[in-house]
Parts: sequence; structure tokens; C-alpha cells
Amino acid sequence: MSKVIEIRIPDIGDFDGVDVIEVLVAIDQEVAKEESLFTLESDKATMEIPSPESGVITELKIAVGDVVKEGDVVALLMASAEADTPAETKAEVEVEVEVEPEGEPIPEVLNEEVETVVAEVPQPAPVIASASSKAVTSAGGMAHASPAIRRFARELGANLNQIVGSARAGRITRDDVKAFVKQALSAAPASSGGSGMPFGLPPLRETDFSKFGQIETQSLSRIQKLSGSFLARNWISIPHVTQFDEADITEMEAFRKGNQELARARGTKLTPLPFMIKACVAALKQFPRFNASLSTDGESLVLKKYFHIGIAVDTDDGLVVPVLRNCDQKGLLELAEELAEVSQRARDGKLLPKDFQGGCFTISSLGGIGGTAFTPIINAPEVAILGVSRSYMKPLWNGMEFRPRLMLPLSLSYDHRVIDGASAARFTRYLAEMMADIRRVML
Ligand code: CAO
Repeated sequence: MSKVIEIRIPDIGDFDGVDVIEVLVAIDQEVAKEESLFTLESDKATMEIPSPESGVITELKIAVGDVVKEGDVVALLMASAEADTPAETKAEVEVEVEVEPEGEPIPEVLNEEVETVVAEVPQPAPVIASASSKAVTSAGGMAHASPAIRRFARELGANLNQIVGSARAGRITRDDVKAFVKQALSAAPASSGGSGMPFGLPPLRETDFSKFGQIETQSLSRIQKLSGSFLARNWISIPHVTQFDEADITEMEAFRKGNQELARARGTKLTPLPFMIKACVAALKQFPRFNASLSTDGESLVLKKYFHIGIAVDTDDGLVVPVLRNCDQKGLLELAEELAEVSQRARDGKLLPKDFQGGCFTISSLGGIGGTAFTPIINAPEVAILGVSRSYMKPLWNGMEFRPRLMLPLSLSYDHRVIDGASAARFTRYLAEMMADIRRVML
């Protein structure tokens, strides 16, 4: 039988009152055991209050800006049937403590916690967004970082709003700040004139648009702000060239439609995208320089032997790029299922930092919407990205007559430091040939 649990603030150390800086859940939201519910912040530490059990949040007793202390009831949870929990429970808190070179010593027990947090920090997500982005936005667009990290960023002149947090719930770590600053410094030679704009360009002037007519100002979501700064960085720092081509997908579409029933029986939908993923994997195998990253010093190329494909997903809060792993080892239906699952989680704001990591190559498909071609921006540290537009019927001359063929427009943007134009044309041709006869992917 399910039971309502009172979630209380556990022992949080020597803190009288701690600010609530994030509410990561909503009423009626299903939560898993250990999923973070709130973030608290004192002047010394940031703490996450996880759910003690899986279940559904039925009441929230606190909001952003409130001050809480040990024992306060912060939410009610209808525990799932299998949970065997007392009616009142305190959660285990994850604490990130300010690491100060001088000043008060950090208690032993918390020091250990710091070690764990630092050790678990993965590489910064290459692109965009965290699972907590909605909650962070609702907290006034504030970046998720401890006071120590805020101070560290301030000292280095780094804007936290431009940094992607790589820790749980998108929290920004010291390593994220360092990576951001390193990146800014390595881009610095391009800048001159001290205007804050690269290449010595004049800064944009503040404009009062209301002088010219009625206006409305909308704040950007956290995802939009983050993706904006990454896109600007990638656009400026990578010499992009875009190669256009078309694939004849007449046979592929016949095969896809012929297997739609099978997909439906498995509870999924087979769109052209899984076929493109398989074709891209085949092309990456054939042209390994496309499955690579430049080392940060620009001295070497890291060739990857795995095939993780990022997929640009359009959400209400902006663009995110989750990564499908080991696409070389998966079939079309499995990829279709994974794609549906991950894009749903993206739209629900439930992606985790690890969902964004490790991509080799990105596909941005606007085919479901329309258009004939576009110039996608490379998702660094990757070196190429495929843009796909809407397929259309076109009369093609076969040497004797014009035949109606279904053509898929492809737009491949590549990093010209790593890939030359001839290779890009060969890669795109190869991709088109794979899609024209999808059986070749299996060879
Ligand atoms: N040509 C013609 N039709 C296409 C197509 C193409 N290239 N690609 C997809 N379609 C069709 C699908 O078959 C589907 O048809 P039905 O409704 O008849 O089944 C329809 O378009 C919608 O497809 P979809 O968008 O639901 O699924 P998908 O697998 O093609 O794409 C996803 C999934 C998550 C990539 C997509 O929903 C999405 O978010 N796309 C936007 C990506 C984006 O914003 N890129 C821009 C980045 S740069 O700012």
C-alpha cells in the first residue's frame, strides 16, 4: 500500500538557517529514490536534498528564497507501493563544501565528501544544458554553483551563466570554471582592441527599442543562454565550411515504410533518422578523420574508435544535443526506440549531464519541419556535423528518361583545420550512396 512520507531537512551541520536556491521538482512529479529535490546554499556549502524513496511529490512546503533548518518538513511524497519507509524521513544530503586555501578548516567528514565530488566530476559536457535547467531558470536564471565556486569564478572574471555545469543537476565545478577560462584564454589571440569583442569588433550599443514602437522583453532560458555562448564560441573559433549534397532515398523510404508495422508492434516509430545514423556510422568508419577531435594545443588529432552520435533535439527551452552511444552496435529499431526515449526526456527537461557527453559527430535533422538546406554549427570538440532537411520529389535523368526520385538534402559543416574540401565532398557522397542503398551499411 502506498504511504505519504514527510520529507524533512536532515542534519546539515552547524547551520541555523540555509537558503533554498532551487526547487528541482513540481507537485505531481514522479521522482526516483535519490533524485535531487532541492538545493540549499549557506555561505559555506551547497547541499542537495535527495528523495528518500521513489514516488510522487504531493505537496511542496518550501520555495526558492525560503530559509530552512534541520527538521523542517519540506515536501510530502506518496511513496510507491514497493517502498518500505517510515512516515517521516530525513534524506541523505549531498554536500559540496567551499574549499578555501586559508580561513576556517573544513571538517574532516566534509573534506572526504569534497574529494568524492571532485573525483567524480566528468569532463565538461561539450554542449548545452542540464537536467535542472528548468528549475534553475525558475530560480531567476541563477547558475548552479557553490559559494566557493562563485567566488572562484568572480576572481577569474568568468561569467557563471556562460558555463555548463558538468556535475549532478548541472552544478558548476571548479574544473568547469577552469576549463571555461582556459578556453577563453586560448581564444584570446583572436581578440584585440580590448573591446570585449573578438577580432577587435566594436561592441553592440545598448539600444532603446521602445523609442521606435511597442516592445516586449522575454528572458532567455538557461539552455538558450548556455547554447548561445557555446554556439558563438564554436562559430568564431572553428573555420567552418558547409558541403551540400542530396541522397536518393527512394528505396530507403520504401523499406522504412514497409517496416513501419514492425516498429509499431514494438511500440515505436521508424523515422528516417535511424537510417541516417547508420549511414553516418558507415561514413565515419570509412573516413576516420571525421570521427576525431583536435587536441586543445592544436598539435594532434585524437581519432576515436567508438561511434557515439549526438542528435540535436528541439525543446521548448531551446536546443539540446543528447548522445546515442555505440550506434555501430545497434539496429534500426533499437536506435528508433532510444531516439524516442531520449528526445522525450530532453523535452521533459530530464536529461542528465552524462547524456550530453562523449559525442563523436552530430546530426541536426530539420526534416520533420521543412527547408532545403542550412549551415549547422559544429558541436566542438567534434569536427563535423550533418544537417538534414526535408526530402522532396525531384525528376532525375537516368540516361534515357526523367524518373521521379525522393531526394534528401544534406548539409555537412566541417572544421577546415582537420578536413579538406575534397574529403568533405567524398564523405558526403559516401553518405548519400549509403542512404541510396541502405543494404551497403551492412557490408
Ligand atoms: N524528410 C521528410 N520527412 C521527415 C524527415 C525528412 N528528412 N525527417 C523526419 N521526417 C518526418 C518523420 O518521418 C515524421 O513523419 P510522420 O509524422 O509522418 O511519422 C515527421 O517528419 C516528424 O518526425 P520527428 O521530428 O518526430 O522525428 P525525427 O526522428 O525525424 O526527429 C528529433 C527527432 C528529436 C531530431 C526532432 O524531433 C527534432 O527535435 N528536430 C529538430 C532538431 C533541431 O532543432 N535542429 C536544429 C539545430 S540548429 O539550431
